[in-house]
This record gives sequence, C-alpha cells and structure tokens, in this order.
Amino acid sequence: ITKPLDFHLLAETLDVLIGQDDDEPYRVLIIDDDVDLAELSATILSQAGLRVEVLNDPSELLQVLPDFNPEVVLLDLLMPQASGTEVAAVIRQRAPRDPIGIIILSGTANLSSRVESLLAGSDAYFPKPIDPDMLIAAVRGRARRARVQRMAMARDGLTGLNNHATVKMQLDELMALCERNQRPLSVAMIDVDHFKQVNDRYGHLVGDRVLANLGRLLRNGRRRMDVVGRYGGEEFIAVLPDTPLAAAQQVVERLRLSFQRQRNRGRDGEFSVTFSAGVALARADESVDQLIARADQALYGAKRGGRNRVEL
Ligand code: GH3
Ligand code: MG
Ligand code: MG
Ligand code: MG
Repeated sequence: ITKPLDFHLLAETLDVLIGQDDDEPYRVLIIDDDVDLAELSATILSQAGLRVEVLNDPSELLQVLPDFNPEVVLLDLLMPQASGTEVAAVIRQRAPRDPIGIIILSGTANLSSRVESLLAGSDAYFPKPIDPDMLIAAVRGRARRARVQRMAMARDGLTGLNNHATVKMQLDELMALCERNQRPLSVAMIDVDHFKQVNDRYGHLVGDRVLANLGRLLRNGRRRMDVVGRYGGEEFIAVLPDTPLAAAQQVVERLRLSFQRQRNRGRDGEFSVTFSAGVALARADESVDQLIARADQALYGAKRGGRNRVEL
C-alpha cells in the first residue's frame, strides 16, 4: 500500500522547486457591490495570509489593477455598474496573455449568466455562500498558478535570465529609483564575440550551451542589486544600480575575464569564447532607450577596438 499523498508537503515542495519565497503573499482583488459580503471574503482570505483589496464599484477596476497587480480577481456576478461577466471580459482584453485568475461568485444568477461568465474568460464559478476553506483553496490554487506562469513568462527559456521585456521594465524602474535618490546607475550591453563562428564550427547545440553558461555566469557573478537579462540572441544586459561608471567597468571586466576562462567542449576539443561590452552611466531625464543606445555605442567601440574588451 502506498502512502497517501501529503498535499501540504507537495505544495511546499512545488514552491521550493520554482524558487518562490512565500514571504510575498498572494494578492487578491475582491469586487462586489455588497459591502458586507465583500468584507466577509476579505476577512477569510486575509486571515489565510493573502493580501486583499476590495472594490465595491467595478468602474474603479482600471485604476487599481495595474498598481495592485493581483494574482486573482474575485468577482461578484450581479452588480449595478457592470456585471462580473463584463469585468472578466475587460480584464482578459486588456492583457490577453496574463495568466491572472478570475473567479466568479454569485448567489442569485441564473444558469445562462453563469455560462456567459465562463465564456467571457473567468476560470471558475462558485455559488454563494461559499465554504471558507473552498474559497481559500480556490483562490490560493489560482494565485499560485498565476504567479508561477508569470514568473515563467518573464524569463528566457534558454538561460533562465529575465527576458527583454522584463529587464527593460526593471531598468525603467531602477532608473527612476536611482534618479529620485540621486544615486548613479550604470548599464552594460554585452555581446558574444564571433558567435556565428561558434555555431558554424561546433553546431547550434554547443552554441546554446555557451549562452546558457554565460547566463549562469552573469547570474552568479552579479551583485545582489544588479539585474541581468538576455536582451536578444547572443546579447545580454546588466543593470547596475548605485554604481558609478568606473565601478561598473570593474564589475563587467571581472565577468569578462571569468567568461574568457570558461572551457567549452566542442567536437574537436575545448575552446573558449569571449564577449565585448559597452558601459554607460544614466543621465538625468534620459529615457531607457537613450541609455541603451549609448551603451550600444560603447559596445560598438569595443568591437571596433578588437573585441574581448569593456569600453565606456
Ligand atoms: P560579433 O563579434 O561582431 O558580435 O560577431 P557575431 O558572429 O557574434 O555576430 P552576428 O550578429 O553576426 O551573429 C550572432 C549569431 O548569434 C547569429 C545567430 O545565429 C546566433 N544566435 C542568436 N541566438 C542564438 C541562440 O539562441 N542559440 C544559438 N546557438 N545561436 C544564436
Ligand atoms: Mg451583487
Ligand atoms: Mg549581436
Ligand atoms: Mg556577437
């Protein structure tokens, strides 16, 4: 006889596997015109450790959604301003790829409006009143899924680094933060040297492994505050907050040396690969794109100057 599955342990193991710290509570947005029922659900869910915000008027949805960024929206079906079905449709339309969970609760709805709410893109329907444990399980299950999927979508599949869209968003935020606090912020654009030759000589799978190794090196070699991402094919970006230009150059120089020292196995023996990098310091009132363009210019200088070097 096999032991029954310990679901609690399983859930914990899953969190460890995806590297998720449960310090950050799941966020739930409750939208219900019935103030008392909304408060009841809010109390149940906050006592279960979730972070809850309540809207009694769905027309405020678009003000709250971007800032609160919930993993789950819990919707009442019948509301005077807009039905839960309409709200669900709006949420799906504004971000079709977002795995945000939408759960509908209703006491009085007829079958066709329940069916419609599911067709509009909600994930589940529960009649009110819902058992508190069921509510917690439904919300937490959806929230975990949404968070895991969001994390997977923010990453690059080959290297596990933040992808282009994520890292640009993070750069935007960090630039604003450093400017507010009058701290320097530097950016490095990193481009693997003669990478086409690596693919041509050793094949794309070996090339992939080189990129994955560089991704690991950047992730492990970065300081705690630094953000590294895969900008495109064989191009990477490092965002170094609170770092003046000279210090940034040192950090990237250190990474360049460790990458150069890595041995890669090809079909006719070992080989090493290098990268070039351009570093730029953010200026006040500069846009993300302007800063990246200046780091790119520095990178171009490094390529022209003979590659395997870091230029400002
Ligand atoms: P340079 O030193 O001037 O940067 O030369 P390069 O050969 O690195 O530059 P180029 O832009 O000519 O070639 C980049 C190559 O990177 C071409 C492309 O096939 C390869 N590449 C981009 N993404 C991947 C990937 O995910 N895996 C592999 N194996 N190759 C990739
Ligand atoms: Mg209602
Ligand atoms: Mg390139
Ligand atoms: Mg290249």
